[in-house]
Amino acid sequence: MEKMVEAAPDRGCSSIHRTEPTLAPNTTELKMAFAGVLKEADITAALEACKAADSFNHKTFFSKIGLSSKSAEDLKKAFEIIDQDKSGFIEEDELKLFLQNFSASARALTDAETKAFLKAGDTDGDGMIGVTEFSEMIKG
Ligand SMILES: [Ca+2]
Repeated sequence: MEKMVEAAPDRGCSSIHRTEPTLAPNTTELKMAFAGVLKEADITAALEACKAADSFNHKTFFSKIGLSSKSAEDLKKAFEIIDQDKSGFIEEDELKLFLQNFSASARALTDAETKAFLKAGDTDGDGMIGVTEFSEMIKG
């Protein structure tokens, strides 16, 4: 990790990225999981661009955050992070909190955004997004 910033002294982890004081420990881990894949500056810019309610667009987001140009292997890694309960699918509740995988302080998606996001990825119509659907949605 080349871009380490000093973390709060009581965290007991020397490789924490730039962090908000309110970050929960598990969210920090998730962020670190993305750290090898995504650039901190891209994450910040992508989140900033969809800060306002109902401004989220998955294509814009995936492109800004740098996932669109990633390898299949990196997309699989990203999928596994977003699939928080490790069910093998990204369900609606995980989509709703999608942005919080990238920053604990990010907002939840609105119901309209969540449904549009699901619809965009769920090509077989089972109500959740599998790893192939996820990759196709990002690349597509
Ligand atoms: Ca899941």
